[in-house]
Amino acid sequence: LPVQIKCLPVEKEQTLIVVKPDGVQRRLIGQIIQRFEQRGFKLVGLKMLQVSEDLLSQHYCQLTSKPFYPRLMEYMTSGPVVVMVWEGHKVIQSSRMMVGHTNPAEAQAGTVRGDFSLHVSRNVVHASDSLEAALREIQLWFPGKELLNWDCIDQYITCEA
Ligand code: IDP
Repeated sequence: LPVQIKCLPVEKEQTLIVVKPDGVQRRLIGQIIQRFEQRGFKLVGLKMLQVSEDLLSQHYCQLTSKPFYPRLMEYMTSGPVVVMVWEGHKVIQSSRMMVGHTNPAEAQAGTVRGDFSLHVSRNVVHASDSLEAALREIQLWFPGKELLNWDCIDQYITCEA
């Protein structure tokens, strides 16, 4: 395709994806990244870290009253996580579909949770669930100027941007 033929309109968005401690322990980082790359999304931030309770309590501030909250904190701080920002056309909605239902028992085969997990308390991955959440979570996990603004050479073919 000639590069001057752009696919428009493109709704460029960014979303936060976290490979949770069970995903890291089970060596699923590569397979999860592969799914986002092959879909055509662009990676603009990536790091591995041991998450602090402080950051996590801000990330899950809407869940503090839930009965599973203490166990969720324990689970998410039990080992390193890999956190990423992916960019592209409608990436928030698409990544929620790719990740699948919160409860793996209800997640479709073909989704990350549907393919790699069994139980809601060990569901391998996080994906922002709305534009507001994505903006808030990206700011929280990647403060300052940590994200990269770069051009992917196939962007007009994949309609990534
Ligand atoms: P989401 O991760 O699909 O956006 P949320 O409702 O925001 O789902 O829940 C955040 C995380 O809390 C889930 O991914 C899961 O790890 C955990 N969680 C949610 N519901 C339960 C539950 O009923 N038992 C245990 N853990 C849960």
